[in-house]
Amino acid sequence: MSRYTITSALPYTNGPVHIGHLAGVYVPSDIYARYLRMQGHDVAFVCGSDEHGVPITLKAKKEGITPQQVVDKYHTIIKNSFNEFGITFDNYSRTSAPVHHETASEFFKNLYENDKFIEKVDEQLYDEEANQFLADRFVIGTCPKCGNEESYGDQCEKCGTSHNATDLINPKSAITGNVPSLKQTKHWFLPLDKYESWLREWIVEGHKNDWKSNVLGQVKSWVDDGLRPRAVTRDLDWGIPVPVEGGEGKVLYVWFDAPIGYISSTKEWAKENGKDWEPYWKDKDTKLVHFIGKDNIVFHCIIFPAMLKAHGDYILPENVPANEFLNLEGNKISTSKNWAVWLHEYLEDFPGKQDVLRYALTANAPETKDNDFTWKDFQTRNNSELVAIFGNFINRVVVLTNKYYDGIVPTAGEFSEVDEETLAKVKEYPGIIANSVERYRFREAMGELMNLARLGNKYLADEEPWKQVKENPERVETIMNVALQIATALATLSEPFLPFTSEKLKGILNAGSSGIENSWSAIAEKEVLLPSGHQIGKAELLFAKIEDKDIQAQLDKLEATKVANEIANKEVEPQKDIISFDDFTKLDIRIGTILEAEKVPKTKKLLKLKVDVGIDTRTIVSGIAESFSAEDVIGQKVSVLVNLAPRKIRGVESQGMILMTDTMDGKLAFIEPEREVNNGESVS
Ligand code: B3M
Ligand code: ZN
Repeated sequence: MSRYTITSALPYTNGPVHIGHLAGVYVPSDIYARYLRMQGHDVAFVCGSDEHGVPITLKAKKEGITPQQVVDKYHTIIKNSFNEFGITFDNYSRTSAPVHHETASEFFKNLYENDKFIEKVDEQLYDEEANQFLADRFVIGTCPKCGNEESYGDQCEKCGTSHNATDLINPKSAITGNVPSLKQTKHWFLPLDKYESWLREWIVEGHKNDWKSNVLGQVKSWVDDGLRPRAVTRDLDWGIPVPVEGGEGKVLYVWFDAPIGYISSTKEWAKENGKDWEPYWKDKDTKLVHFIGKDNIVFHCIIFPAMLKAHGDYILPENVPANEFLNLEGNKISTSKNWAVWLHEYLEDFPGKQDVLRYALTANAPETKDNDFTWKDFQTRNNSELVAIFGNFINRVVVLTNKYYDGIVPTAGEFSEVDEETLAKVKEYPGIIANSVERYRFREAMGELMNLARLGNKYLADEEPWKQVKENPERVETIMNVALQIATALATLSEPFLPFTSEKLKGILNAGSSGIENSWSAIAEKEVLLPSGHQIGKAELLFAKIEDKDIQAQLDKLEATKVANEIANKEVEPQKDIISFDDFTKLDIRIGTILEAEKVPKTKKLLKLKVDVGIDTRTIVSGIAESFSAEDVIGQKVSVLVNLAPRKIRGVESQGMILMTDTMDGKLAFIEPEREVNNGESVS
């Protein structure tokens, strides 16, 4: 048995968690932790909310509340989402917790007292109007490495590199938009340059065969570019106060304190469970694995290891299997643009379907390159794989066992060659899946799990017990016994990937009772997993088909988001050329009422209206059919340009124009008086 400390990136509490977070970090780390626990290893799986940093302050400013209120709101939402999706952290803490303030402060003081920092007064970006220094996301500029014009002061999300704010080209304040000035201030720097050769030897050379190439590539490029001292304190008021002389008004840089949050979370967990936390972070035999997204590689492979090395008491990560990004329907997931599938909203629309999302996200996991989540693929994964293969196999096995034997596992007779081959293959799956999981290839591992379900499905389809049950009942007893062994293996091996399904299937098979072999190793070693004579339960569907209408509803939701973003970002049209008062007096605009309305045949946008404009009742063709149905507009008060020359539109003569405007959600709105006005009254 080994000891593992598994960490998942601490989500910023400036918004809820979405499918990109699950796919990139939290499902893979949960699969890994669950798998290791099933092997009998000693696992500390820790995480928590990342509650400091400029993202929180910016959100607080935007919502007009305090940073503490922001973190309290989203910490709860995020923690609940992880619970709902069966992410089995041993502890989910938060960096505003006292244990973390203590741990991070102690860590900083240790490095300070051992002269590991460079204390330096230098010029930092300053916003005169906002009267504050500009660091991290308080400043936007061009990345000196890749030219991305939306780079933050501490990191460029496009190329992942991390830099000092003063390295930005054309920096602009994210608060006022002003060009920052420079102002003297003291900070403490971690001299990363001193760890350059060590990092090259430890990672680029030492882990070139076992770390993922996307991680090695990023680390190598930074080390090759040359590392420079990085400020680990900030002139901010939200964060952990700098605990040394001269630190008044300054806080620890969020990326200095956040990774220490893994240690704090472990300490908190150990204390609550009567354990000693130190072996999980200081014992050389402990395997430390960080699960993150690619934008966090620099912090987990360069800065945090340098901090741990500088401190000297801690172990270093065994691996950092960073994933790439997941996109949504072809576009980058974006919290600020609300272009995301939020976990709490997913569960409102698809209650009880956590495993369907875990499955679809793992099957599409961005393990080696960015990947795309589409609702169509989500539906196909559910209907064609989970329902049609896994669910169909289990349903057949349970229904037939109940039908033929009242749910009692029949005794197997002489195994045929196919039986022997099938059972031998089942025994291989624990090793096959383990091999993929241990190399952090969770997509591949889950694909193998689905192959086991395919094996069962094919075995039953080929053996057709329902056709033999009359003439050859002994043979059918053997077939059903074999099929029940496969079902039991699925119940066990699916647990890391589809925990809710595994639980439900174990319930159906009564596999939790004594005498049932439901450990990972048993499947490879034991001849019998589910003994004859064992009573299983009644059939219940593991998965249900997802209908087109439910997928369309999600696509409509995203379309509405897209339109809302277009509207929100729409430039206000520049004013038209100046006209004379005489020009204006030529326009004759009256108040009218729509009396009748009908769609213009073979058009999407046009309604043919009968409008009482006071002067007369006339026909007007209006392009409002995508915003209003014909019955919606009967009786609607409208503003009408009545002296517009009549013109034929799709064969209908239109005598005037209804004045409209665009709404915030991309629809159209009438211009109507807010008080009672007679038809025919002029608008002037
Ligand atoms: N809060 C996640 C992010 O960059 C960041 C991770 C911290 S892990 C110590 O979105
Ligand atoms: Zn860049």
